[in-house]
Parts: sequence; C-alpha cells; structure tokens
Amino acid sequence: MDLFDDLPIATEDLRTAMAPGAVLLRGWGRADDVGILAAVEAVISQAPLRHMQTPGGHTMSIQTSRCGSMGWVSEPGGYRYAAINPHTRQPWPAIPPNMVDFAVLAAAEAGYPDFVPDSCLINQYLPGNKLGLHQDRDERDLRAPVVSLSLGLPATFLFGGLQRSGKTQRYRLAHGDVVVWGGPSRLAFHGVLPVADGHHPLAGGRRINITFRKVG
Ligand code: MD6
Ligand code: FE
Repeated sequence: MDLFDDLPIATEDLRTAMAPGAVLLRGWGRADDVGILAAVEAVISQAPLRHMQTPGGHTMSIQTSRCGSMGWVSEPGGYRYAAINPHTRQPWPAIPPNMVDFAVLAAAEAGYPDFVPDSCLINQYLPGNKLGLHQDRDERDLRAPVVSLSLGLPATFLFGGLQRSGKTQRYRLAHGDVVVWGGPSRLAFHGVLPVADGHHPLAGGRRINITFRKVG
C-alpha cells in the first residue's frame, strides 16, 4: 500500500490495448504539443500542404506534407516513397529534432524500444475531411511500427482487421492522443470519419495527424 493507491485516476484508461501490437496512449503527446505544432508549421513552410491524388485519380480531401529522408508520394501511377519532393524538386525537410524525440519515446512506451523514424507524414483535416479505410504497406521494413500523433480537433478513428471487409472498432482521437501499432496489427485496415466543425485553442479549426515511420 502506498500513497498512490487512493488516487481516483485509472491509469488503464490512459493506455488502451486496441489489438495485439496496437496501443492507444491518451494525451501522451500533450507534453510537447506547442513545440510540435511549431515544428509542423516549419515543415509546412518548406514542403507546403497539398491535396494528393490517389492512384485511382481521385483527389484526397485531406492535405499532406512530409519530412524525413523519404517522403510518401501518392500519384496517378501509384504510391511510393521518394527522396525528392516532386513539386519543389528539393529533398524533404529533415524531421525536426523534437518530433524525432517524441516518436522514439512514444514507440518505446508502447513496447518498441528500437524504433527510430526516417519518414514522417503530416495530414491536415479541415471540417468534413475524411480518410477512407486503408492499410499502410508501402514501407519496406514492416517490422517497424507506425507512431501516430493527433493534434487539434478530435476525430473518430476506425480500426479494423487484416481484411477490408472486417469489423471495425471506433476510437475517439483527441488532441495529444497517440496510437502506436506494429507486429500483428501492422497491416490492419484503418480510416477516419469526417471531422466535425470546431475550434481548438492551439490548432484552430483543423485536425493534424502526424505519422512516423521507418521506411528504409
Ligand atoms: C489519421 N492515420 O489518424 C490517419 N496510419 O488521421 C493513419 O492513417 C495512420 O494513425 C498508420 C498508422 C497510424 C495512423
Ligand atoms: Fe494510415
């Protein structure tokens, strides 16, 4: 028995096992939210947000920027990772150091102690924007997890199984929530329902989702 036994906070609620290898760490990203939002703005100023084209020729509603040695590119020919931003013809900006630190610590907290990201995808959702069910499977090294940080407006995240047609669970992802998944869940289907209108004191009228990956 010690002092902390009486505290009303249920720590299990801060850490939710979503599936084998997949964990939700609620609020874990709030520690450096102001610093990470500033770093996101710095990246966006060098690699502007864009609506990407899907291989099927559709324009995605969300807008995307990237940083790290490899950037994910979606275009009519397919998805790929590329060292050069095809729009600026420059290398992607480096992942800001505070963002690397965040991703390394979050992965370790979730049980992936060797994770170091080399690629980062920044998605901006305005109210009404959504992301259809998909798998993240373009990374060469599928042993590494993906670390996801949500900032700004909340969203409903759909998390399914290894088949597109499978049942999905719903999670509300709010400012500072972190999802880390790898292992048996690395290829789970997932998506985001349309973001509701709102205002967040730090991020304004938008949701930012940052995913850190190890591509090489
Ligand atoms: C989002 N996230 O939360 C979209 N992918 O806006 C993703 O697509 C995602 O959160 C792989 C791993 C974690 C993610
Ligand atoms: Fe994804």
